[in-house]
Amino acid sequence: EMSPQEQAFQDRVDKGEKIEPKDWMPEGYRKTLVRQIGQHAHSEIVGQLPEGNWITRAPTLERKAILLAKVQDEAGHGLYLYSAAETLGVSRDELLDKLHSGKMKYSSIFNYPTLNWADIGAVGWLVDGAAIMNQVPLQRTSYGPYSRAMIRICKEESFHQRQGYAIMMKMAQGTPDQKNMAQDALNRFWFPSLMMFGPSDKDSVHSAQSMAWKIKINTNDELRQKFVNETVPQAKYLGLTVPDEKLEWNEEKQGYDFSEPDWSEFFEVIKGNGPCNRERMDARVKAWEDGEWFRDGLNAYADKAADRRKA
Ligand code: FAQ
Repeated sequence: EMSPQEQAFQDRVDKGEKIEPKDWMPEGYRKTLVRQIGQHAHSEIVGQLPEGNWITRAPTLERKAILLAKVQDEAGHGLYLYSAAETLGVSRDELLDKLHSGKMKYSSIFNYPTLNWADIGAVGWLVDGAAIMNQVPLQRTSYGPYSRAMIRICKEESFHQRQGYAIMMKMAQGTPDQKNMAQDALNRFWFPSLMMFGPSDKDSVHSAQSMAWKIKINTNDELRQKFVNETVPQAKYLGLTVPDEKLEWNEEKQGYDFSEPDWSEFFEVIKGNGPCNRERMDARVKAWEDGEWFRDGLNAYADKAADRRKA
């Protein structure tokens, strides 16, 4: 049973009106947004780590400049998203504290290692490709600040996907060893990329309510199917093989049939037991602790400036 206030809110959402920070909203709507936007922000920030790992080892100056710009973009995405979350009455410090204490999640994908340069191609092509597939519809999400953040983020994300694909093209057209590296990167990143869309619809606890509130526009399985349909021809163009023996075009559904990822692996990764969870969290906690003197200095300066204004 909805209260009249909740009904009025739902009517606004159904009409496609944007909900803005000072508007009334159900507590569950606010909480769901804090969780999703906060996780999304954390993903952007933690997501800098696997690629940051290769900035110093990029094969050419040009590749290094491009990768540096991409990783800086991810930092910017994290900051717009933290700002969007703050409009819901939660501070950035609280969100970071929840990340560092393991109470909030970030995307499963960033718990996989980037072992070599081909992995940087695969991350751009597949991980950013999956990220855009999920984020393009979120430009129409019902919460104004989140939808506006998504518009800018999607523009940058499509450049990221192109840069990853450009690396894959170079590798796939290179020496046999380089082509093998590209294939190996695809083999390792394919299923983890499919996991980015979240559990299958039957196990997605939040989808129904989030879709009713238009926080989410599509189900996890819908977006995963779209991603497979778009990515398989891109793999073919590279002359690479998607590591799935069950992959087959299905004329009737006008899409590919494909194998599900190993969901037990997914649930282990989001519980903290993926290959790099410890390393990623340690890196983020260390960055926070190493920045303490700087935050203290800023606060001390702000306090002094406030005292001077009073005097
Ligand atoms: N990883 O009921 P659902 C990027 C959790 S792109 C970890 O289906 P929901 C760009 C979920 O939180 C990546 N946890 O959940 C980049 C829930 O647990 P909870 C970030 C996951 O929210 C590229 C439980 O499973 N993008 O960073 C994952 O309705 C390259 C049940 O799941 C976004 O965050 C997962 N993959 O749907 C940066 C997009 N999937 O919270 C650097 C916005 C599910 O109850 C380099 N988010 N869980 O404890 C969304 O669209 C949604 O939150 C989904 C999940 C679709 C991710």
